[in-house]
Amino acid sequence: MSDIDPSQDNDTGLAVQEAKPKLKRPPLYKVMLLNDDFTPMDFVVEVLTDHFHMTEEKATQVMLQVHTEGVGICGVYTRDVAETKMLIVNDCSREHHHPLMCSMEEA
Ligand code: TYC
Repeated sequence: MSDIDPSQDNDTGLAVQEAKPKLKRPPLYKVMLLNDDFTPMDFVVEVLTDHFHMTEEKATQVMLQVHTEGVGICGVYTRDVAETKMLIVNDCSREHHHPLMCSMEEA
């Protein structure tokens, strides 16, 4: 059996401060939809069900919130996931010739 305590300097009796683990949670980002006057409501609901895995009911709720308040949250993700979702949604909107805008900001 050993009597050596790694938190003590065993020659001098000085206490040794253990380094704190430098782990931090990655920052999270909100992915948001912005309102506009032209994108059909059905298309927005489809974006929310297809890309953000919402039920039809939840997607309709979020779409109406964006429609009435100007902006709504689709989800919260790490930066790479948020960025990818935003780019895919914006590409999809352009492909369908809708002005729908998806953006992201730190949560
Ligand atoms: N305001 C649009 C309309 O009246 C619907 C809409 C909802 C558009 C949400 C964008 O992010 C949006 N057809």
